[in-house]
Amino acid sequence: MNETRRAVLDALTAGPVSGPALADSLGVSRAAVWKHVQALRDAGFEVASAPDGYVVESLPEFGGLAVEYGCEAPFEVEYHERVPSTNDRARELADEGSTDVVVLADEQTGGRGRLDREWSSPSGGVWMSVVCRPDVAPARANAVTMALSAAAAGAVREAGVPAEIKWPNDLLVPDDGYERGGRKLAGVLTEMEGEAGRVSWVIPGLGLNANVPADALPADATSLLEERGEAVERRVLVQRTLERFDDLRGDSAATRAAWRENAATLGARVRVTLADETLVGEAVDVTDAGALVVATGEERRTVHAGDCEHLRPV
Ligand code: BT5
Repeated sequence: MNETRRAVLDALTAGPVSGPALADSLGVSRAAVWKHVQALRDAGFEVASAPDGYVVESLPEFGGLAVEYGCEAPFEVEYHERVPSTNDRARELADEGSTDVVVLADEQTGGRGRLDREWSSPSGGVWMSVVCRPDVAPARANAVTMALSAAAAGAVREAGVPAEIKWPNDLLVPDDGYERGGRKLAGVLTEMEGEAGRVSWVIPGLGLNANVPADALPADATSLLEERGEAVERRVLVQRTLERFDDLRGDSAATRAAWRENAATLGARVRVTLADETLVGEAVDVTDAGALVVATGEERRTVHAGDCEHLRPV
């Protein structure tokens, strides 16, 4: 958010403050103040014009300015009510040279999962992609994905829902009666581009079923609305996710620790489907690069990509 906009918003939140007084204190014209007030109203902030000046009466539940305001992490947020895929938009921004930009949407019309699977993205979700430029080799880029899933797990738990990470980076809500160990609340799709052994950009894209009714989702999915019985404030959820993500990224030990702390997969009996084989065994560890270590009885295998199911203990 530009500095003047932030200063106007700070003053209006602490308000009431009159337009001329604000213009004077910020050293801008009254017309400029008025334009900022209009822009805030357009973004869903309720700004009352009381006799003693402007005052913000409520913040929007969701949106770009709403997320940036009160977020302790240094991300710019580009918000769309509807977009084909936030990852696609983030790739455009990455190609233009952007960094630390979040593309956020209420609804996606062409949401993608891994391996080009479809990702249902009705209105009410948190569909977001983060353009990052970590100075690492491509083999290390997956730590960014782990950081985002661990961050989202933490923020979701703060919102009162006991989500756990299922390798590689799904969030599940445990459900004993349910075969695969739980219902899917979120997933992460990461895309990257590298040159000469370095990452030029990496984009983890988080799809989190926030205020979405279960009947708008696939049968084995759940949402925060469903689990809590009431809507969550998505603005706050995204802020807490981005702050946790910002703390973790770049620190592979902290990332791995946060991932492990929230992971249901470690210690579980799993079936991992790889491109050309299937492994069954106990998931015993995860590496800094996000690879899963599976003890099959005969050997320990380190697997980098695949689909994982949690099996009932034998
Ligand atoms: C994932 O893929 O879990 C990664 C999903 C990433 C989505 C985000 S949204 C923001 C950004 N922009 C995008 O276009 N994508 C990212 P995967 O592990 O392949 O899981 C896909 C499978 O999950 C599908 O085949 C369905 O079975 C199931 N599924 C689809 N939509 C779902 C939903 N909303 N909630 C839970 N499960 C879903």
